[in-house]
Amino acid sequence: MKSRAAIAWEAGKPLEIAEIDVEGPKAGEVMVQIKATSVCHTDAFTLSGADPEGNFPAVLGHEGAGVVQEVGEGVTSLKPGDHVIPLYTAECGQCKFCLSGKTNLCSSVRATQGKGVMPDGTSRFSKDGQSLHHYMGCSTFSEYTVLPEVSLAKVSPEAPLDKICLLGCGVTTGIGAVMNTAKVEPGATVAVFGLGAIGLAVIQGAQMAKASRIIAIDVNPDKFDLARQFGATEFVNPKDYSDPIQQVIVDLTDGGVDYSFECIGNVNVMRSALECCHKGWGESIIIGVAGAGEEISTRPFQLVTGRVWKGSAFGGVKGRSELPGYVDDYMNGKLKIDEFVTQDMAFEEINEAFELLHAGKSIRTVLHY
Ligand code: NAD
Ligand code: AHE
Ligand code: ZN
Repeated sequence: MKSRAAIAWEAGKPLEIAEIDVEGPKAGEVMVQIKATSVCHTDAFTLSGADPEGNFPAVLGHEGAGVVQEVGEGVTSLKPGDHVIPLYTAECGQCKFCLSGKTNLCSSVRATQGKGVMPDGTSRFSKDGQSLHHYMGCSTFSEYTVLPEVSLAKVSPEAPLDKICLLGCGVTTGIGAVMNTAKVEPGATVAVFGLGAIGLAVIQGAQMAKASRIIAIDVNPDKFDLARQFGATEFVNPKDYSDPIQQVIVDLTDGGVDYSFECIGNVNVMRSALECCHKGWGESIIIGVAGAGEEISTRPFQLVTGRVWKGSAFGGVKGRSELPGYVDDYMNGKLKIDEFVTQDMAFEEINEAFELLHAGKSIRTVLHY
């Protein structure tokens, strides 16, 4: 199968739009025609070379939606024509992690996924005979892509694929982090660091959870209008203060917030996010992804005195069981997605989508094949 794709040949270079070869699905695999994909900061992070799991050359992209084209031997839960969202966090339902009831981090395909290959250790992508790596088990920057059956959520065929593609990462991650990881309760105070798609989805989740105060923090004040639309009640630009930002938030909240969320990937901000939490009970959730070699630090006394540091991957959401419900909530008007889409473009303009994200001029650009 020939497919339009964007190839990341090496770190730090723009993607090349090219026609690639995609092999059909092997046993337990599914070929999907991606109809729409968007660019998440994690794609830019990996392309920058900062990802310890970055493999090149690769077909990046992990936030997409499409239609099943062909299924491999033994695939029973999907058939051609089904509408699907690719999952970078699979759900096999059978591994130790899935059975634990404690995490969404399925282990069934994660080891090979991190090496940029399918579970049998090989790639389905090539260009002029040269093998290309898969990415996060999804590779949505190819019109035709191949995934393990366990890495696809079947969703309502009524839902617009160019909107629900955002449930493949950004929107689900932010809302899930509030609902599953922090379990924000009505009346709680919340601080959100970083107002990209992830931070804005956290704000939407905090409003759904009936938080009493939602403090939106970003160094780019252009993000504040949208944050207000999603439910933020206060706005703080750290550049307007000489005090450390954790002190500013502690002063604003009579000792600190109940929950904070780091949605940037900056280890210094992660420390601030922890330290702006209330003594005795405040919880800080790390969502942002930091580069190879970076580490977090704080005085252990911050934890001894009751603050809690947690992390969240894909919002703790089990994709195959829970994403269909997210899609239904969107269709029933209970979940906002359209507001995250700041630009729509043809797939071929993908490098421009990366530039807009870096320039702070987009929340999500949806690319149409
Ligand atoms: P984005 O680039 O759209 O948004 C980041 C925001 O942070 C921007 O608005 C930027 O102005 C702001 N910012 C940068 N430095 C800041 C600072 N020092 N103080 C305050 N604000 C600052 O990115 P995104 O797509 O929303 O992704 C956010 C982070 O979440 C990335 O690190 C991404 O890799 C990560 N992520 C993690 C998961 C997960 O499952 N854990 C899922 C998706 C994305
Ligand atoms: N590969 C990196 C870490 C990247 C990372 O943390 N990824 C997040 C999803 S970001 C989506 O935009 C995640 O869920 N990680 C859990 C997992 O299993 O990958 C590294 O540091 O090696
Ligand atoms: Zn992402």
